[in-house]
Amino acid sequence: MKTIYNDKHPAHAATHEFFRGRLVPAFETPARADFILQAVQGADLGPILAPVNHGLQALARVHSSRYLNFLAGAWDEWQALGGEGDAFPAVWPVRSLRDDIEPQSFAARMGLYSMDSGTPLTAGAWDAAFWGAQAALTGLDLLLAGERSAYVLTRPPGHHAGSDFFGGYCFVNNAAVAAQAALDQGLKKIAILDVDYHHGNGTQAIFYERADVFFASIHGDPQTEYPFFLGHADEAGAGAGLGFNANFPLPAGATNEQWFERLEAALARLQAYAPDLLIVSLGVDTFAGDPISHFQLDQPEFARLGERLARFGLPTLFLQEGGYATEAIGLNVLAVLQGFEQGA
Ligand code: SP5
Ligand code: ZN
Repeated sequence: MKTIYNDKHPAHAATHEFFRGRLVPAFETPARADFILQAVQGADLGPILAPVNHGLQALARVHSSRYLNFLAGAWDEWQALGGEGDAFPAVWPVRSLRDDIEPQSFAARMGLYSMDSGTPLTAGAWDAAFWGAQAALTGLDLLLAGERSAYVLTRPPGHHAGSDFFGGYCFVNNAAVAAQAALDQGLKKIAILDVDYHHGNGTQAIFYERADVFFASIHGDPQTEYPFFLGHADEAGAGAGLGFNANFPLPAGATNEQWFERLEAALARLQAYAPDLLIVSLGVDTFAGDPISHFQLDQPEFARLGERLARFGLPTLFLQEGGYATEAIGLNVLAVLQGFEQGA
């Protein structure tokens, strides 16, 4: 399996994030990708390629232009204001406030275009996120050229980013960009399976009213787990998209057997959809040792996941999402990819 490695990822290096009133060391760090790269290289999984620039246009198919413009210029605006350290939002247009106007104030636009205060906007966030999407598009090219699978090694992750907001460590929704690009290149039906511990609210929202992308997600119950306000079991899609969204929340502490039972349920829905392509939002924060999550998967379960996805039998694009047990992340991701290679 070929890996597309976003070598611009270290440009995004947050030092801290807010947690319970304090700034704590950031969980989403460059070291995560370094450990994965080391594991992929060490195991000789396959060639490691650089992303090819497909331009901004592919991002604008799923993100609003004004959001992308904001992201591209945000760091310079923050610096011009004398911002010290990474930029954080501090005010949001919640219920009864207007979100149909874009105020001049930078602080106001930080809030308009974000969903939480846990996602530092850094000097290199835009560069890293832009090239992450390019890496996803490069991976898609491999599948369209006939490869069975490809792995996109990138950060920051993407699945929490919506059409016009960042959050959950995510800025550009790589899975959505890739799914839309696949449709634009002639495929008809795309399945996105999101196995990150957290619900992929951004991906769900982008395709919620559409029938050409089926979004299925297995995740910590949003009653107690981030992102809280989306990812519940009754979210089935709307309008033309009704019936093309499926959420499988599990309580924190759920067992491996419960997780794989939900995986079967998710795959059954995707199979009935008869998609042309599978995109996997591959978060490994379901790992037992993850510092911010509460499932119990271990390395053998990650290999089992890979094998199961191979048996699903579709061209498969793996996109890196979360996973914060930094020292273990490389072998956990590798287990999925090698499990896939060894699967049917
Ligand atoms: C892509 C992805 O996995 N995003 C996850 C975003 C989670 N944001 C909430 C993080 C809360 C951190 N809690 C720290 C607990 C320390 N014990
Ligand atoms: Zn996650």
